[in-house]
Amino acid sequence: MKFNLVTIFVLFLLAQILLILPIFRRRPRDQQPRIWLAESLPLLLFGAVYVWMAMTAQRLWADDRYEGPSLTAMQVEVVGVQFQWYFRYPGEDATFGSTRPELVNAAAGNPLGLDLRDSEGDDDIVSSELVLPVGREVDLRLRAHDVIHGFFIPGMRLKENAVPGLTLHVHFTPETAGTYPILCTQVCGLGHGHMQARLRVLPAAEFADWLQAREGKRRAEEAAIKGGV
Ligand SMILES: [Cu+2]
Repeated sequence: MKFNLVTIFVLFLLAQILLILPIFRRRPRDQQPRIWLAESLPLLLFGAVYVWMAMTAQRLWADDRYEGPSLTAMQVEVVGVQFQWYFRYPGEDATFGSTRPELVNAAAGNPLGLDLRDSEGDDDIVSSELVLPVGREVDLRLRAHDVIHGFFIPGMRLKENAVPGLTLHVHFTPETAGTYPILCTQVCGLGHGHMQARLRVLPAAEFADWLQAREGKRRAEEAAIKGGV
C-alpha cells in the first residue's frame, strides 16, 4: 500500500512539473518540440502506469486489512427469506446437510429445503433466533432464497447483504452477553419492516445447554415424523 501511495505522489508531482514547466520555457515558434514527444508520450506513459496501478490495487485494501476467520470459528448459516431470518447450525458433525429449492416448505416445517436423505443434515438445527456463546468467533454464511436482504446487527456493528445465488461470509466474536436486535436493511417487500430477529449471546455453558435442548427437540420431531404421529 505504501508503495502505491508513494508512486501516486511521485506521479502527481511529475504531472505538476510538466504542467508548470512550459510556462517558464517559452521557445520561438520554429523550435516547438514535436507534439507527440511533449504531450502524447508522457500522457500514454502516465495512462499505462495508472491502468497498471488500478489493476494491482484491486486487493490492496483486503491484503492490508482483511483477516479471515480462524479454522476453529463456529459455523452458522443465515438464510433470509421474505420476511424471516433462519439460522442453521451444522450439529455434531460440523457439516451442513445439503438443501434443495424444491424441498422448501415452511408450512411442513422445512423452510430451508433440507434434504432429509442426506445423512450430513441429520443433526442440523434450524432456529429462528441466533444464539451464540460469548467469546467464541463465529463465521456466518449468508444466503437468501428470494430477493436481496440486508443482515444487520447494530449492536455488533455488523452488516452484510444476503444475496440469492451467493454465499457471503462475515465473521465476528461476540464479547458481551446479552440480547441484540437483528434487522433487515434492504427493502425486500411489503413485510420488510417486520423482518426482525434477535441475537442472544450466552455464557458458554448456557449455550451448550441451549444447543442440547434444540438437539433433543429435533430428535423428538424426527421420531414423530418417522412414527407417523
Ligand atoms: Cu429482508
